[in-house]
Amino acid sequence: MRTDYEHLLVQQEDGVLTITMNRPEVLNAVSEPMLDGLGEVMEEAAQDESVRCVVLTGAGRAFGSGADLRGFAARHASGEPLKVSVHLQKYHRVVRAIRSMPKPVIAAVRGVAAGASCNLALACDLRIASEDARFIEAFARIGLVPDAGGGFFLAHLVGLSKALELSMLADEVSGPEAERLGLANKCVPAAEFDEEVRRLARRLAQGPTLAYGLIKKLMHTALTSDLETTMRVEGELQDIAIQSADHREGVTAFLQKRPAQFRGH
Ligand code: LHQ
Repeated sequence: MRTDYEHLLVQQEDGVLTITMNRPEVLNAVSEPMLDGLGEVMEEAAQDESVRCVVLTGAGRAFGSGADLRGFAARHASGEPLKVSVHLQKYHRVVRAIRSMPKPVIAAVRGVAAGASCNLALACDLRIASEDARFIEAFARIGLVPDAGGGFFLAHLVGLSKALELSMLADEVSGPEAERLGLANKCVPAAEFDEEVRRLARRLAQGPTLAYGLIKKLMHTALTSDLETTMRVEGELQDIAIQSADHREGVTAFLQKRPAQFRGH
């Protein structure tokens, strides 16, 4: 794995790849190198069998503050016609890589997660929030619509009514409220945050990785398909899972009354 990225820290330990957005002086506002790096490292992590769980987090007191706004005023002042959809493809590359990653991706959200950073967290499979977390769909505050896949994730995670409220009012959602809404899987006291993230990531990294990847496929299929399609895909995925060494190990361990030792394939 390449680890020398600008504006990203990348560390691997015990099958867990931790990607830290690293511009703490601007609350990890997304820069071009950060975005390109995220796309590349997520795609590499997908291919690397030694990586069995990915954690996305931010350095310092925040997860991330969204797109770096400092260049925006200059761009408006230049009078050039603005078209951002091409640039958004870089966010979409990251979102696709997270969603198609055949292993679990956790967002570890401490402090603020605003705008596109918030939506990158929503693209992950699981979210652990610190009690001091602040999720903000900040876009409407600056007259924009949620991007980086946020419309899709919000509507699915919290339902249409709440998704519209969070997007239109752009108010902060605290860690405990995020857990209550289903925006975060779990909210933990700030003092326990690092340990909780480590514990969950290790647990997932020791799990049946191949099955986790198939579970992602199944759930993503279910979100956008009908029951018949989902059941057909379920059969195809179970045909793969049942041939895995981890399935054999799980059954053997059950019958021998011992914990399973999954190898991820
Ligand atoms: C920042 C930022 C920031 C630069 C804090 N940029 N410096 C849109 C269009 C086009 C293409 C792609 O994608 C997008 C997607 C988007 O993400 S649009 C949404 C962009 N983000 C925002 O609108 C959020 C802007 N930031 C804020 O509202 C606040 O900073 C939040 C609520 C995040 C945090 O508030 P505080 O905890 O009070 O911190 P702060 O405001 O004092 O920020 C600390 C520093 O970070 C400060 O710098 P300074 O030099 O004064 O200490 C901020 O200027 C800087 N910073 N966000 N996005």
